[in-house]
Amino acid sequence: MLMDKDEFKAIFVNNLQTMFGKGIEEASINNKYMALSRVIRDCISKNWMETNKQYSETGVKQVYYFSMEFLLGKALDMHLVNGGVKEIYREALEELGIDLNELEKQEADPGLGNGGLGRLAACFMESMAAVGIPGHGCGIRYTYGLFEQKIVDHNQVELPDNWLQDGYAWEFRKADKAVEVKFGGTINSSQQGERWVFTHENYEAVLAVPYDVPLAGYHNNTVNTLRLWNAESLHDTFDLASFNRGEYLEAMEYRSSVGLISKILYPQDNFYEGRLLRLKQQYFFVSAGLQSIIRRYKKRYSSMKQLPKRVAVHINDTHPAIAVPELMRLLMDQEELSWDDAWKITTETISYTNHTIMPEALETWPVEMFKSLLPRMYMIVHEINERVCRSLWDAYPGDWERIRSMAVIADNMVHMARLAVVGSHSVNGVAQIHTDILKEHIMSNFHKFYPKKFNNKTNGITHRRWLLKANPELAGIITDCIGSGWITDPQKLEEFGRFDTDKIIQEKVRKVKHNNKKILAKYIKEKTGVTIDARSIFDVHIKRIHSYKRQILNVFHIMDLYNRLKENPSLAITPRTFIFAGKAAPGYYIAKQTIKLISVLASLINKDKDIKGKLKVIFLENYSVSLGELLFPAADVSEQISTASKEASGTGNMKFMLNGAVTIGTLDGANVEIHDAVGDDNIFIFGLTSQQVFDYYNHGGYDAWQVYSSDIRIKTVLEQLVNGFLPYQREEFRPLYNSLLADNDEFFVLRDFDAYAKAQVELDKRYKQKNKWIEMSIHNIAQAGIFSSDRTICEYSRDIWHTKPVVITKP
Ligand code: CBF
Repeated sequence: MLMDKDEFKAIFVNNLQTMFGKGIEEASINNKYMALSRVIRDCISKNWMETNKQYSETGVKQVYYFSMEFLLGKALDMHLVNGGVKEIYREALEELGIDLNELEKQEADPGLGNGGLGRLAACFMESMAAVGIPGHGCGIRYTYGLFEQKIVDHNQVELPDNWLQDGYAWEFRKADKAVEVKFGGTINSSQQGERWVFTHENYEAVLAVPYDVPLAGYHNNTVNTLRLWNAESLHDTFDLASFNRGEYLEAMEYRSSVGLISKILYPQDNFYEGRLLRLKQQYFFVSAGLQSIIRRYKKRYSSMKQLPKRVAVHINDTHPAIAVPELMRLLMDQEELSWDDAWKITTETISYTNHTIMPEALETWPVEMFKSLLPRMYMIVHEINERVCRSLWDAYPGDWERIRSMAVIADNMVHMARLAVVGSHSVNGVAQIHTDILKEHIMSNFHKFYPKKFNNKTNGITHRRWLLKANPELAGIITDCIGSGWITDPQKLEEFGRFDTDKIIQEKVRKVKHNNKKILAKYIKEKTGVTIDARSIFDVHIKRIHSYKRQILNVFHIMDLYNRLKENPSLAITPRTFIFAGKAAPGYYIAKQTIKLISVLASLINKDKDIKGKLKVIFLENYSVSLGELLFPAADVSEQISTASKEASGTGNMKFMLNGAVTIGTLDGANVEIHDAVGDDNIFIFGLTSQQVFDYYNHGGYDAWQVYSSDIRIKTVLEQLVNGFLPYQREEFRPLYNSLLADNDEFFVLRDFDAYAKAQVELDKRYKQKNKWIEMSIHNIAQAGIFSSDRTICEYSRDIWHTKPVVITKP
């Protein structure tokens, strides 16, 4: 990075002239943002080229992380922080009369992901570059990211997220690196000597054009690559004259159907819809990514047998599981390897992470659809299945039931998780309890058959984005206390724990939290018109809206609190602001009802003078990475209340903790490890354990009606959904009501209500002991180091990818 202020100013002004033909006075804010980005882009480019050069010269093993989603967040500020130039550039711009904050607002927040899975991929990218792991991302350059959410008359309304409309400053189109991807058609086979040769005819060809985004490390010279593929027509310029009318229309139809492939991100989280276009997207980016990896590999090496020594391909959930047959195809059909050699290379190269046990997220494709869209893939999957079933038969002769439950093709469906398990050398879960559930329940047969493949890698988050960048004042206090070593070695945060009872540090931490709360309160006022008190407890529940995440449990607690306050306005509770944010999948009816309920409830409570401002409810629209950066630093309480066993890990829980919020949560996902790290006294744990949940599911015995009839609070609150208490159409929330009673409350909301309410009372008591609370808060921050994605990435590198960090020397 340019460290000299004057040099920076000269180049910035020059960029304005060369890019827009304008001086500072005439240039728009967007021009200035683009000119600043260009300064950084140019600096990064040098290190980028050098990184690639050194990677290929040293032949170091490179990791390719295949993911349908990368929820990146804004890049400009991160580059400034990682490059250590933020303050220098801020001053330089100020001297030119420009406010850096205003420029940062110009940047689109690329929402190329739904939630945890996509955000995890982005954290991994940042950590790999920071730690020096040669690791790259491979995904899709969606023209439209996750929809923009607006709340209109209490309803979620979805608007397209046209994030590319002003261009994206950080991408580099690499047209010369484009590859062809083939769909449909027929496969002909013929024997040539010993070899079977497969030719593909009458297919639809699509051009995959890569757009590369540089991923720079922290204060090092490493710049890795995120390669996002764009679908384009193969014949970009066609000779119009040679087309008669029919051909012209066909050609245009082809063009627009090709464009569709990388047009939209499917907006479901933890849910599988089974659309043909989705399968097309999966094959599109996986085939393009693998082709480009092999092309690069072949520039240096002649034998494909060394591939697993030089390349690791990681698949982020089953969405890229088609990588297994596609790598087989490339090795056999293109590189002329035998099945056995190709299988050995494929399984040694590929590894797979499972991110959910939710049955509705399991990807299975109807055989007919799969076969007609991807005929060669189907042939290979069929052969994989035959071979797997044969070895299962050898191990379990006659056990048809077990073999059927493990077959890659069964019941006329292709099972992608099974394909991913058999085709990779490592299968990991994302938190210890999740991995245990995979091993003992969901994938127990596979675990028995391949015990060595299974391992745990607890998720992590990049503490540089979520603390250093998002909460600079808290980061400053920490650095003053323990030095800056924690930025590159997050376990060092533990040393901050020494200050948990230090009155001066406590006071500083309290002040920073209060400031962050004031900033959030201002934002809330601007966005919703509601005034909230920064002295109230900020109780924050932000994540996708899902029944299993139980926003409804939180809502019921609020309704009960409200009922009690109405009865007794002088009830001695600490004033609380309950803040929600999150998107519901457009077709997820109950999730949309949940948003509506929160919004309606907010309109009732926020204007009720009787309760003397002791309770406020806020629903913030359009939750995104940027909004998260405002919310996590301002939170006192972190709501992590999913039904035990359902949340694979969660990563919001880690972001809250890192920013000093205290968790109220169930023993689910990574909450279990957060609990282990901070101890009983620094977290509020409640509710059913996952074993109890499994017992209910397996043996019955849960009766929601019984809980309803025996707890007057629950009865009241439930009836209030449908008795006209809420200022909305009376019958509106009947489906929600029914899901909890008539459908026997699948996620045990009523069952956990009492335990949750008690935990909230405890929390309120503890908050009243001001010093105790800050002590807890500091303790949480100090224990957050193990939840850095630097740790996670090092574990993946050591145990799965077998890669080591590389130091990139200056060009
Ligand atoms: O592992 C990352 C995250 O992935 C999910 O968001 C997913 O989409 N499967 C899970 O729901 C989270 O628990 C998990 O943290």
